[in-house]
Amino acid sequence: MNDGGGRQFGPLGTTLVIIPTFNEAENIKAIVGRVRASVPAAHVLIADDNSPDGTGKLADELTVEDDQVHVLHRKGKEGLGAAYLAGFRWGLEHGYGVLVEMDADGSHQPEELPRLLTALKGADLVLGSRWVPGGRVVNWPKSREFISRGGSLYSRVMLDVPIRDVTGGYRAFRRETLEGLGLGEVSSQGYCFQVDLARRAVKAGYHVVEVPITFVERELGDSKMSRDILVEALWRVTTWGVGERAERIRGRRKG
Ligand SMILES: Nc1nc2c(ncn2[C@@H]2O[C@H](COP(=O)(O)OP(=O)(O)OP(=O)(O)O)[C@@H](O)[C@H]2O)c(=O)[nH]1
Ligand SMILES: [Mg+2]
Repeated sequence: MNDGGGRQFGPLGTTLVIIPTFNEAENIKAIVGRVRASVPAAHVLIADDNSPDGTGKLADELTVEDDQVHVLHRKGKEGLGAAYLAGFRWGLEHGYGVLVEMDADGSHQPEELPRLLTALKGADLVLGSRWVPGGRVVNWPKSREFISRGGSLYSRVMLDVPIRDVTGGYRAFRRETLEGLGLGEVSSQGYCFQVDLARRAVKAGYHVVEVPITFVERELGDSKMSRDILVEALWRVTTWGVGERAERIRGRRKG
């Protein structure tokens, strides 16, 4: 991985924390309140896919109380990746310098955000990581940990990216990094979306830093994790890995 090589990094600019939501009515107010308390200068964008449980309406109420909270109402459930892409576009258009990904369910603790932002002063992309020393997961069954660690290991080996937690979704990007990732070509969803962005960042030579986090399993609301999301990730990571190997072999033959 690119080590930054003594590079000078520019100032960070204003932070936008993007929170995608689908049926998070039980969580949305608490998580936004925690972000605002933890990093008072940061703005929040809730990207809601027209949640049937009224999350979007609660989000609207938050914007009335607080002009640093914004809502992007989307027409229906299109997946996590599409919601983030729309959120990134909105944030870049509105001039934010740092764009953060954070789940609504409390798994990504807003109280740890200052540490991610401090690390971003010397990096292009910071990943909140469960699988580096100091990182951990609270309240996960062993089976879930096995799938997550296995998914990260498989992605790391297949895609040749030196990252321990490739599927994690607690991240801070500099705007220039997002602009350099070719987001227009990203169509992956779920965990695969996170793997896709990490792999693009490494291939583009960005300085990516993992910061240990304590990931807390959700207490309220339902998980949107599904078999389809896992199958998509497995399928795409395998296709990318095989494609890259084939390209390297072709390159060697030519050279
Ligand atoms: N806008 C939008 N948000 C989504 C969609 N799917 C999931 N989310 C949100 O993305 C975040 C992560 O989803 P979770 O269901 O917590 O998925 P997970 O963290 O992998 O699963 P758990 O660990 O079981 O909670 C949450 O804030 C969800 O509300 C979607 O299709 N659209
Ligand atoms: Mg979750």
